[in-house]
Formats: sequence, structure tokens, C-alpha cells
Amino acid sequence: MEKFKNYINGEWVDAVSGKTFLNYNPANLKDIIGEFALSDKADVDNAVKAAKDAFEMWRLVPAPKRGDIMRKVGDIFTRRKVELARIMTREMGKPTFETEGDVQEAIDTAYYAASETRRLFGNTVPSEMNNKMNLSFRTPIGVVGVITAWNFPIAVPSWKILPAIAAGNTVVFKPSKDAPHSGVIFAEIMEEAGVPKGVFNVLLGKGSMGDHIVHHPDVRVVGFTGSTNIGCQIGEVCGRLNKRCSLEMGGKNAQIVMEDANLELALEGVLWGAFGTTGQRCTATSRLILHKDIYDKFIDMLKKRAEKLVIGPGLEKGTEMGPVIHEQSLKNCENYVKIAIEEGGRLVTGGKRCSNPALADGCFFEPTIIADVTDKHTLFNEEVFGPVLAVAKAESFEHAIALQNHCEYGLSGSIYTKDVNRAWVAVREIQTGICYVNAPTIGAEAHMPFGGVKGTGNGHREGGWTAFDIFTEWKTVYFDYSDSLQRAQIDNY
Ligand code: UN1
Repeated sequence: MEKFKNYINGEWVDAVSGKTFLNYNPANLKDIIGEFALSDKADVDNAVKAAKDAFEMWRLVPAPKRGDIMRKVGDIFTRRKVELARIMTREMGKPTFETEGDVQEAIDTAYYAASETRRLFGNTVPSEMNNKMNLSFRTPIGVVGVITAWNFPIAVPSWKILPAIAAGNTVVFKPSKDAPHSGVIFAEIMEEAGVPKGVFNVLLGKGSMGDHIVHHPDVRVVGFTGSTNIGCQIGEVCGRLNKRCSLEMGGKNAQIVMEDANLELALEGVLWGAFGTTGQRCTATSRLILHKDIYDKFIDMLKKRAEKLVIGPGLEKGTEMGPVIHEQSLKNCENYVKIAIEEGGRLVTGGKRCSNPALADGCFFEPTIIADVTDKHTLFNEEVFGPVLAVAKAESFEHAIALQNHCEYGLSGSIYTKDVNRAWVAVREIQTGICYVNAPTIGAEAHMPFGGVKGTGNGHREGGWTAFDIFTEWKTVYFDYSDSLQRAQIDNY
């Protein structure tokens, strides 16, 4: 069996304890991907020390030179895109056309980070006083801890790692225990691109190890994507220890379809939004809000198409929807279906594990649609992270918006309508960080701010130029060339 190690200070090393864990292919649990280092506090200490030492060198490398390395990172991801996509599919399940998209998002992020290193603008502003100049510029912060989920095993880490390093920080990265191989490849690529030793470190392991990263006094920033439960715990610790943290947590995203919408287009949108990545995106469409005039008709259209989706291993050609991540996730989907029906939901299609014997060794769940869900129902309010879509009826446009906003999360929201005035009102009223008009709730682009309001986040935005706000600190400089003491607010008034 293949063995995979940690990457610390430019070296591939076993966990200090020598312990390992196994990871399995969710499309076939008999396929063991490999044996991975099971890191603990001692490994965190080693990685953070390496990152802290490397920071003293890396922060002084001119930003455009750091950008040159980021460009190479993008080139290598491009070269390895197809091969890497297959590795990702094997460990987390989604079809290869999706994992290729996942890698593409990292490529886009790498080139964006490279170009941004020549554009880390600050402001130069006149002083209140003569012969004095005021300016401000961004400075790197130090060691950044990156903790991510398995569903976008390359793209989401890249959103944090690449801007953090481009800005002059160093990183200790903990990939998900369900996607450790992707973390190993990330390190291979950074090494080949010439990222100096210690600047990027990867620790394989489980959640408790992430806790050591968050608590380590020399980790100054934590970038987290994952469940609301864990994210809130991280936020508490970081608040107490006065660390910056960026949290990207749950979602319960809704697509509204109004009576005047292009229904075929809205249908394509919801199929992709709800069942793409087997519903396992933080941006996934998990609520569909249909105007009453098209409610029955649209559910019919959706049922027919959902039942035709090709389900299978992501490595097989033609597969449209892969497995969920593990057995626990299957049970979770089953449980939500059971609760939804008990509470008065109507099962339109799906609702159970796939019965196809060819898929018996994997974690396959049918695309599931439950109609007549109301805002009182559990399924309307809780994130499932699987292919289970709740459908609710809206009496009017205002009701549709109210339903959309009846949600403790606020990542992504969508509306399908041809009425341009209504579309703009929706953009104004929908309480999410990302809003789509005539497009599904998934599909954010790497150069735009990404993140949510309410229970989804803590105010930061990854992606685009806003990622640099997470990973830099402002320094304000007053440069007095008057050769005299000029007392602000006193001598000039
Ligand atoms: C996630 O699910 O954590 O917008 C990220 C999207 C993708 C990113 C999803 N580009 O759906």
C-alpha cells in the first residue's frame, strides 16, 4: 500500500509518533487509497517552527518575486490538471469533469495571486501638516494555519494558501482527513515551483490536530472552511487568543423560480446546483422556492430529469453524479429524508441508497426531491450536505424573498425571472454574500469575493482582491521631513 508523509521544512517526514490512518475511495470502499501520516501536537510544533523561521526570510522577498513562484504554481497545476483530477475523484468521489474544474479554480487563483503581487496597493495621502507625507501599505502577518474540507480538495485550499504566501506569509496546511492525498499533491506542486523550505508545510491527520494548529501561539491567522460547529469553536479560540480568523461555514442556499422564468433554464440550474458535487458544496442548492403558478409543473419537470441522472463512480465516463463522502453521510441523508416525511414533506423521487448492485460497495444515494416543505420544517432549515433538495411553494414574489431569507445561513442565493425590476429588488433584498440572477447557487469565480453573511461566516471574503485583506495587516507611515516637531491636531490649528 502507498504511504504518504507530512511535508515540513521542505522534507517528507513521518508523523513523530509513527502513527498512520487509512483513507478509502467513497465510490468503492474496498479500494484503500493509502496510509497517511497521523500527525499530532509534536508535528504541529515542528511545522509551525519551520514556518515561523521561514517567515523571517520570506517576508523580505519582494512581492513580485513571490508572484513569479505563484505563476509557476499555476503552470504546474495546469500541467498536472488531468492526472490530479483523477486522484481527487478517487479520494472524494465527484466526477472528473468536476475535479478538473476544481483544479482550474486553483490555477485561476495562482495566476490571480501572481498578478496581485504587483498590485498590493496602499494609499499615499497628504498630511495635515507641511513637509510631511502619510502613506499606508500592506504587510504580511506571519504563520497562517489553513484548515479545509474535502469537497473542493484543491480549489478551496488554494484560495487561502496562495494569497497568504503571495502576500509574504508562511503556511501550515491541514487538508481534510478525507482528502489527504490532494494535500500531498499540493505540497509536491509547491516544492516543484520553488517555494522555499518552511514557507509551505502540510500536516496530514484528523480534527484534533487542527485544534493544535489553532491553539499554537505562533499561528497568527487561521483560515477555515468546514462545518459551522467547528468554525464557531475556532472563532471562540481565536477571539480569546487574539488571532485573526476567517471562517467559511455552512449554507442552506435557495433558488427561487418565478412564474415568468425560462423554466428550462431554471431546470438546468437546479439540477446542477442541487445534484452537482452530489449536493456537497457549501454553495449547493438545497432549497427550491417555486412560485405557486408553476409549482406542480416544475416539480414534474424536475422529477423526470432527476431520475435520468447517471449515478456512478466519478472515474467512469458518463457519470453525472458520484457518491457521497462516506457511510456517515449516507446515514445523514437517510435521516433527513425520514424527518422530512414525518414532518409532512412529500417524497417526489429518491430518498434512499442506490439499489444498483454494481454500486453496492460505494456510498451512493439517489438524487432526492422532497416537496411541500415549509419554513417550519427541519429540511428547510438545516444543511444536509448531500443530494437532498427541499421544495417550497411561494404565494408571491415577496413571499419568495421572505422564504429565501428565512435561513440562519447566508452564503449564496439565486432567482430566475425575466422581470428586470424584480431581479434588482431581489439582488437588494436577498441576504447572502453571493447572489445569482438566472444562474444556479453554485459557480463562484476565483477572482471575485467569496463568503457569506449571517451564520455562514465572520465577515471575511476569500477570492479575488478581498483575500488579501485576510492575510495582510496595514501599516500606516507618517514621514516628516520638516526637521521640526510638528504636533498633530495642535500646531496646525
Ligand atoms: C465550497 O463548496 O466550499 O461556487 C466551495 C462554487 C465553487 C466553490 C464552492 N466555485 O460552487
